[in-house]
Amino acid sequence: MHETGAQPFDLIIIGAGFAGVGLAHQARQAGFTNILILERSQRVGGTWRENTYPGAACDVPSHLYSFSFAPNPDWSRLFAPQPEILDYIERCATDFGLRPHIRFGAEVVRSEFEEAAGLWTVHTASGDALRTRFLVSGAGHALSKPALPAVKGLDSFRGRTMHSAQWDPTVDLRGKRVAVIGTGASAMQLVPKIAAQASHLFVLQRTPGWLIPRPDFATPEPVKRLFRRLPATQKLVRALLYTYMEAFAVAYVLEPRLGRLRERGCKRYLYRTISDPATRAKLTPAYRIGCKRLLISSDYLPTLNLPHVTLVAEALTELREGSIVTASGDEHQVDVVIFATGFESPEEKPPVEAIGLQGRSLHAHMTTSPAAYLGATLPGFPNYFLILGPNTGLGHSSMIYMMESQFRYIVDAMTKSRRDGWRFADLRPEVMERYQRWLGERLKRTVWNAGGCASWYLSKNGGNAISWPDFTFAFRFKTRRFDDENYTRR
Ligand code: N01
Repeated sequence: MHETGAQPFDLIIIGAGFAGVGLAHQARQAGFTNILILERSQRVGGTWRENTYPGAACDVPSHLYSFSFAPNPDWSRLFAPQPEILDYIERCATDFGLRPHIRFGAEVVRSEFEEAAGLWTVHTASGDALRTRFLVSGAGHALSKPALPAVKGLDSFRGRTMHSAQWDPTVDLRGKRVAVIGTGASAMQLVPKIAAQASHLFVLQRTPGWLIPRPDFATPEPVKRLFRRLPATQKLVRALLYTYMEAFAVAYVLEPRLGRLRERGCKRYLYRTISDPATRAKLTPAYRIGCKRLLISSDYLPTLNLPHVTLVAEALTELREGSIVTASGDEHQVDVVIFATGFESPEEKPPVEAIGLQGRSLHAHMTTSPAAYLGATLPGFPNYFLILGPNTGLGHSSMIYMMESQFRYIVDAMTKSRRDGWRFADLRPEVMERYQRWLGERLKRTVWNAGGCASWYLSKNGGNAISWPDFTFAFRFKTRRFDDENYTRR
């Protein structure tokens, strides 16, 4: 076991999800072998280990939602289900030879930078103190702490309650009266599965979302064989999917009104699927497409047509002993309440505390004004990187692409440190300020800020520390190399 005083690590990564596994592999490929991943739980997988609710799947096609350097010719479907994605990350960790580099059950509680040594000391809950040259948080920043709505009587309900991200597979929903609260991306996947079991299902919708069908299909065996024999064909499919999805960014980051054509397509689908005009009206959004995350499902709307499913277009306001109460005061008797109500904002769930130069607190920074240069670095926190930190979120493409851009940036920093002999690099404050000004200007015209909706992308003060306001290839370009001239190096 490495303790303070032992040979420091080149790199410690917090979290063994897509971010930790991918970065560790890339760093090893670049010749850094003294690497450790600290994982709080007993398994790799991150988000895909945590979210196990029925129907959980990725709503980005799997050929794109996977590492470019580890293509999987065997995806069973265009949109692979959660167990298959989890299995993919597990396999990557094994195939990349990372298992000996992962310490499970190691929860990081705090880290601090020692300026004299140019090293981070990472403390775990069990009392270990590990030193490292580079420290990376791959622990998930935006979608990791489940949020419950602030309603009356959360404790008075006598039946079972569950959050979509804390699913208990032993709960038997057969024959039960169930309420699902929320109609975001998680609910889209969950509702059809629950409807197949419940005796009655209430779906509580506060705000409708734009919805397109999910063009999912099983991968034919000959296609899998083709991908295996000619890997270039799978690369081509990935490139085509990337280009197709990137085209949607035009309406998101340049001109929200360009989304009107797509909105018309959504309305046509709604018209074809829901015959009752009053229900259609409830399901029609009054904001620009993309402002809230676009919903992708082919079985959600048909589920709402089932006789035992009731769409209640009102917010939940209260839980009573055996019932839920909605905004108009209506009460519905239920046995189980499922919260598909999303996650705490990053301000409420900042990364694990890190103390940088002059005692600066990462917590304090992230809870007051979450921001990071290229979603990764901050002045006063030398050699510290976040993966998928502030303003890296997308509404149209794969987050794995964004991660891979950051992998390159971080590994290049490590390579330059080794080549040029500096021990640590601290982001210049003026670079951070310039970047934040640029972000602020760009965000103004994006659909997330100007699309006319309230969403979890916007913080209480109206700022947006979630969205990347440009094309993903622009992010790739900005992170193509570690711009050491923007850092003070010692
Ligand atoms: O959560 P959400 P999610 N009464 O915050 C509603 C990712 N993801 O877990 O819209 C009634 O989107 C709330 O209403 P409103 C993806 O990035 C990815 O579904 O705020 N309803 C909303 O409908 C996504 O964006 C995949 O008015 C209440 C819902 O709860 C993110 O995770 C799959 C309420 C919360 O929706 C979060 O998605 C799933 C109340 N009192 C998720 N309070 C992929 O496939 C809140 N709501 C990659």
